Amino acid sequence: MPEIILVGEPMAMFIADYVGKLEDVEKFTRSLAGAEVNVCIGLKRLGYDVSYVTKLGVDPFGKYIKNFLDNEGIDTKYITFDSNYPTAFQMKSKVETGDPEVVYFRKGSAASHMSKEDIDRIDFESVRHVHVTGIPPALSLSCREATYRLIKKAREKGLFITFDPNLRPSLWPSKEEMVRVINDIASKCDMVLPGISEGVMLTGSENPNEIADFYLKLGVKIVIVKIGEKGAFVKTREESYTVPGFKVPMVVDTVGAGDGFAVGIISGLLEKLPLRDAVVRGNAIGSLQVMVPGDNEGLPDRAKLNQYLKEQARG
Ligand code: KDG
Repeated sequence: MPEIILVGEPMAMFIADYVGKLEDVEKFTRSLAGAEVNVCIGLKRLGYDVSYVTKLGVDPFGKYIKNFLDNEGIDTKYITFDSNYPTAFQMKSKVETGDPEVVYFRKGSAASHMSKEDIDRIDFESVRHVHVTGIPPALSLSCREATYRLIKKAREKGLFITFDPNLRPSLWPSKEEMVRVINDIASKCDMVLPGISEGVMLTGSENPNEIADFYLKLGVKIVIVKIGEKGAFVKTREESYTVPGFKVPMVVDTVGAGDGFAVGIISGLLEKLPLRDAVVRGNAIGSLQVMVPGDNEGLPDRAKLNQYLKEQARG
């Protein structure tokens, strides 16, 4: 019985095997992408029962994703297949420094046809936590409705809701609409986890303290602004502090770090860790994730996480 529910769009991902422009690269390695699916994978590896809700096409990518989730032990009973639309995929370049180029092939995908009916089928009986991201509401109006329905159901059940804005400007009709909808969704959640550049776009301020205040004023209980290698700035109504990040010997790819951070926070909340310790765990998982090229293969199991935290504490 699932303890955590995530709704999102998974994609087959083709990562360039060598550095270069995507149009010049001839060899790619296939893996799996999708912010919400990454969070599912991370939480499952830490021992949580997670259910992932999506729609897949009846095609090799859909089958690959379903098999991947089954192998990870993620609950797929709410996944439906739709033969009218394809499963999305994306390409990602390999870079020596900075962020890779990411190109989506997801318009009109099966997942973009999810609707509030997909949420109405969920049994929330055993659910303890709902994590929402800003990607589904960008995919289509019906996915946006599904996101709002998920939040409504979670609130009715008194569940704690974490929200990662995960801004994807290329998926939105306009920046104004993105900012309006994302901030409206944030106002209905308990904890908001923006990256610093997202905070700038969403609030107009470059200052983590002001970004946090913006969301606290909207009624959010806890705001954590991710400030890259510097760590994370935390603010509640009672206190504010910065939790420094971990030193990473080599950053291979920053994509997926935010999802790793969310895994640390959500698992920490469920284990009733002091907030500061949950943030340390978030930073740790985020830093493990940036050391690998895929979006989720750095997400650790319990033993690896504990070992990493021990090593880092020794210095
Ligand atoms: O957070 C990681 C995601 O960016 C990636 O896995 C793909 O969901 C994805 C997206 O929309 O970028």
